[in-house]
Amino acid sequence: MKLVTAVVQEEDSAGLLAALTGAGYHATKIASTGGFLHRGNVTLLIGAEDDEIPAILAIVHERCHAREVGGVQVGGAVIFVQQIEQYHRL
Ligand code: 2BA
Repeated sequence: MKLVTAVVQEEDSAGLLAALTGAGYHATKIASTGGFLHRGNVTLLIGAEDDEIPAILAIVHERCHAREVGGVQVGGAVIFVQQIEQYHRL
């Protein structure tokens, strides 16, 4: 099991969430703020099986786009993938 943490731009978040949930993945959306630009962004937590990670990354790649904000290139997405020891849904 892995946890994908994806920081994406707000403009991409609705389409990304719809694509992820439509493909059967579970995701949690957290409102977040970038430390450099102090601009609102969205952090998605996606818990998934190891063999699902490539498909999830492909969806994020397809749905998230780089944009220039105030002369700075932001995104498409910043992604962390972590190993999860245990997953419980009680
Ligand atoms: P921000 O921290 O607001 O950063 C927005 C964009 O500003 C970054 O885009 C990057 O191009 C630039 N930037 C950030 N820190 C910089 C610095 N110290 N010096 C020069 N330029 C800098 P992205 O790299 O696409 O990052 C988008 C958002 O993803 C970030 O928003 C932040 O919320 C998150 N993020 C990026 N890298 C991260 C990391 N290593 N750890 C945690 N969050 C990260």
